[in-house]
Amino acid sequence: MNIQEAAKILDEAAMNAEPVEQLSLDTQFTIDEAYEIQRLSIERRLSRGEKFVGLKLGFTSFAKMEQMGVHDMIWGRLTDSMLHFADAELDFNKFIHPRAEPELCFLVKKDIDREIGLDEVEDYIEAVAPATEIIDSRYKNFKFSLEDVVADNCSSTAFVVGAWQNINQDLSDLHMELKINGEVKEEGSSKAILGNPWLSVTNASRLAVAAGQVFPAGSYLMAGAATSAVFLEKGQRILTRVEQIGSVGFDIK
Ligand code: 0L1
Ligand code: MG
Repeated sequence: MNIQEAAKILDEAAMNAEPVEQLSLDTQFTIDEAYEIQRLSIERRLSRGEKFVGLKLGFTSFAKMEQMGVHDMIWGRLTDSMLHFADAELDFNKFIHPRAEPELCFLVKKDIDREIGLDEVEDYIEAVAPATEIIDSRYKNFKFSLEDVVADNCSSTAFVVGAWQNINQDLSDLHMELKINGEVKEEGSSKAILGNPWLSVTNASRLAVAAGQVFPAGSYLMAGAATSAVFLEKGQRILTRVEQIGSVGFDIK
């Protein structure tokens, strides 16, 4: 299997909501090749008319790394077909085995085209919002190697963003929870996002820009999960609440 074929397999699996075998069971490939498969699978979406809208970081919390048995941070690309706003209704049938995780989302103010430091993030970020990421691995049983999940665009499938808030506040230790049908299923602190969610911005700039992916003004950065992810079912109302920042909810129909 070449990388073009691998990109096609993953793109079609996402489009048809049909899981596939892990690519690594058939062919060994490097992490650089995995990012190239990811880029090509997103190219296929863009060629169908989708627009690039931003980036996500994954494996940013120790809970998440433990859940998945890996130790590296990873990043993926977001398109407009994945983007939703408060009170969206998402169609369960478009997913394979979706899971939700509570996150923060940053809005980029100025093109990030080089690695930036913590002392610069406020020049590059306009606002922050409560957000939920829905991940949906294209692999059977949500099982993958690090290379597999990177090729699969880090399981990105949808994200729901709430109201933008001013960044002039301390984001380092905010209580975050994920509620399903009114019941808290996961809770933690924004500290679980790399010890400080602002580090998602610096790390995204380091990783993505080195790989040639600029993130322009107006794009979104999903900072990573504060807790483990929770499986979703049809008919649920999902709400992420972040202390001081606010809440964002959506429904799975
Ligand atoms: O934190 C993340 O968003 C990681 C997503 C990739 C791994 C997974 O599917 O859980
Ligand atoms: Mg995530």
